Amino acid sequence: MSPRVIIPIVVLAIVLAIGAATRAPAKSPAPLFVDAREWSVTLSRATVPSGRVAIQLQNAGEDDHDLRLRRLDRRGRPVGPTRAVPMTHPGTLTEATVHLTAGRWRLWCSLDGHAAAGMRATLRAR
Ligand SMILES: [Cu+2]
Repeated sequence: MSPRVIIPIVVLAIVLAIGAATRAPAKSPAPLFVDAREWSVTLSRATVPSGRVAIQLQNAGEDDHDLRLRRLDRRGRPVGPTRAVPMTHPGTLTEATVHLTAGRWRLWCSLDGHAAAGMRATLRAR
């Protein structure tokens, strides 16, 4: 190959290598600890950054519990898909990473009667 061909290829390879080296690493998910028990859901923080959130659901109660999350619109109506942390047995911890868009989110335990008994909370993502 002639230098007229090789030089642009070398320059391109250097540019690509610099781009790969300086690219920001993937942001780790924001942590959120949730204490679930009869009959409350307590969050470690009221606000999380929007994006990926690593939820640790600690069941500190005597019954099984889970967690559902759904965004609320400006009028407080649920919109969009429901996020879920699976069923967690007493004395155990379940971790799930969910994607939360900016806004207000309702959190609740989906087991029969648990939300009505007090297992619900709200969270802001921004
Ligand atoms: Cu529950």
